[in-house]
Amino acid sequence: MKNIVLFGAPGSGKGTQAARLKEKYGLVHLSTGDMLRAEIAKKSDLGKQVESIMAQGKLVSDELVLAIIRERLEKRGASAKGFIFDGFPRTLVQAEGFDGLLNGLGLSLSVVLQLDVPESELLERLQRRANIQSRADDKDPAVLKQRIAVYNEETAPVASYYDKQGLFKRVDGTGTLDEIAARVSDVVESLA
Ligand code: B4P
Repeated sequence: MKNIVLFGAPGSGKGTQAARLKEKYGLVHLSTGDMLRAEIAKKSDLGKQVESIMAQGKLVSDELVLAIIRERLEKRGASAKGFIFDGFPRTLVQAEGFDGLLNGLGLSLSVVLQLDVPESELLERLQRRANIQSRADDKDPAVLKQRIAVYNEETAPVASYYDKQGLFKRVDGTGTLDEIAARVSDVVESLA
């Protein structure tokens, strides 16, 4: 079973590469961002709770995100070939809670893979996406900067948490989608 965390700043290509990994290796793709946006679209209580937080480029609560991951993992558990966690964990509290959750289900992580992309390119990509899709958190340049600042302050420290466990790897996240996918596949195929 391959359980992969795709890690990286907003716009680093996590969602894009996760879709490719899902297709190539038959893994279950769990994107916390997509799950939260689906709740907003459904106008559920949860969606109403997180809508303005996400639109401001802030993180929703650790408790809430851990609860939605727990629910999905319990549902698919051992029947899956493996999971791709996209956009999760994003804080040290989430990483620690995730360890407990995985242990409890008899699962473990295979790798935490960071897509490295310079900040100037992140902003360009997200601004481009704002012109194509209508994501509330892509439209305002101040919100884009806020998301990158939140990443640097709250999410980047998660890398050393996994580095200490020998799970952390980085790949160059620049170039064409195929070039990046090939680098990611090399790492995935090197996993036991
Ligand atoms: P996410 O949905 O995870 O949004 P993101 O970090 O901005 O990454 P995204 O997946 O959209 O971008 P990607 O790197 O794929 O989170 C949104 C919000 O939800 C957060 O701000 C937060 O409020 C909340 N949230 C989610 N998870 C949470 C958690 N765990 N805890 C708390 N809150 C949470 O990049 C995509 C863009 O780059 C695309 O437009 C793509 O076409 C482009 N791109 C990709 N690769 C490219 C390449 N090689 N060249 C050119 N463009 C490329």
